[in-house]
Amino acid sequence: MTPRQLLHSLSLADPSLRASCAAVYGSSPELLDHACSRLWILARHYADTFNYDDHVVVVRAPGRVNLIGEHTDYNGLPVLPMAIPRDVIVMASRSDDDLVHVSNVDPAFPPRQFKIEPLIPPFPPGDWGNYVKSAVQGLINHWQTTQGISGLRMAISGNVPVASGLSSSAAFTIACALAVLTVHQRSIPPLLFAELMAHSDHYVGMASGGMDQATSILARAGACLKIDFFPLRVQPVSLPPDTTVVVCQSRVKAAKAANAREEYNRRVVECRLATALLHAASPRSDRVPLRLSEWLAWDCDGLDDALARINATLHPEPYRLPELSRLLHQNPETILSTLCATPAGTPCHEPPDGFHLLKRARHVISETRRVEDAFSILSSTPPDAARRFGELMNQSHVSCRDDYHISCPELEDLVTAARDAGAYGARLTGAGFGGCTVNLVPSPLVPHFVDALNRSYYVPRQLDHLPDNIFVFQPAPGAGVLLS
Ligand code: NG1
Repeated sequence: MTPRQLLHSLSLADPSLRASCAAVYGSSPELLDHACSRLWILARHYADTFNYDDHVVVVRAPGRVNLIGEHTDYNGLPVLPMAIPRDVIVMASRSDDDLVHVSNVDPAFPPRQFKIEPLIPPFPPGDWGNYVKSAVQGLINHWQTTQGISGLRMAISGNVPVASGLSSSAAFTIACALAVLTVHQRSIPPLLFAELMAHSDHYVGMASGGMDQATSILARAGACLKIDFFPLRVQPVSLPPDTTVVVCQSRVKAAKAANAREEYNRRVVECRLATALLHAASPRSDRVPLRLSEWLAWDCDGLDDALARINATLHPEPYRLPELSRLLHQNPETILSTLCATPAGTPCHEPPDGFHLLKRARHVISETRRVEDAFSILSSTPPDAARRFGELMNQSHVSCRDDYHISCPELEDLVTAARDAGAYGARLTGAGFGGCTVNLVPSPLVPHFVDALNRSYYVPRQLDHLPDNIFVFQPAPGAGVLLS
């Protein structure tokens, strides 16, 4: 199909096109009209930027919201997210050069262009084009060659709020990678594709786990997913009956390209240091664990034993390099350049307040227990499933705040307002430091809940005029091809 033909079909409200959109966005006329108008804008943008008569494909990849299991993924431990009906759509075709030409319908993201080569040099840090580069680089790494990869023209439209903990970056990278695959008529099995893309954020200097990419690729409509790592596996499960997921933006930006990245990477390092100390204190296995999941599997008898060891081994005071050096029998420089190295290879320096190891490890292991409990509640659906699941969400929030130190006053206010308005459970979601809260709300209460949150949080801060403060989400399907 060409952009010209697509525009024509859209103008005729072509039923087969609307059916393709309904399969993804739902069949309400309002949602369908919205999806079709996004496609219209994208096709016009593509045609005006590149050509009306290219043969194009259209692919999409969703953002996600994590219901429970925060900061567990990079420790190799499980999470329980769902995909959201907000996504990144890419319209793409081959170009006859070796360049990737990218144009975003949102003028905040100016056009970018780069050459396909074995090692694609990044744009300056923080440039949005690096997310496109990371997708292409991920595929080149997988194929170990650039042969057979032609240039591309891509027009992009995204509606996942950025820097909100809803994984706009994974949606972006995966949609771009899927566009490259689809244009070249190639495919990668979904689990492998998710694993491959899990490393994509390393290109932009993040040390994130694989939750976002796995959810965006493997999600199922109407279900949330329990995701386990190493090896990656997913188990879809339904939300408690008569409940709805409502997500509220704090409007505090959790910008991964800036301040939040340092805080995030610091926690990755703290978990690695805790793993090393816990293993050094009582090694049961000859194998040296690199992440808490391995320590749990090799050195512990289950989660209770792990928690007991953490409390017995690690002290509450922050750790400093000289002490770490003594306990790990390594000099401080080695610790900095190995355990403390960021994915880009630069050392993460000792934070002024030292490394908080007891609290970080305690959060990760107790959060793992909550994910396992949440999954068993959702799988067995006892009559009080919603209340029990909500209670686990509330406990997760406390642990994120008090042990992981990733909350902020605005998130606290939102969580309190949500509980006052009748949520079964309310917690910060994503990396924290701003972004969103996720709430499990009795379905009949949703209109009241939205109204109450608006009055108690957004109106007093004069934020109520902004679009997209509160989202009512049904679990969406994972990434796929809309038109080819
Ligand atoms: P957000 O803040 O939603 O982007 C980040 C990580 C996840 C996970 C969560 C914390 C990125 C891109 N993603 O999510 O992998 O570690 O924090 O649970 O950094």
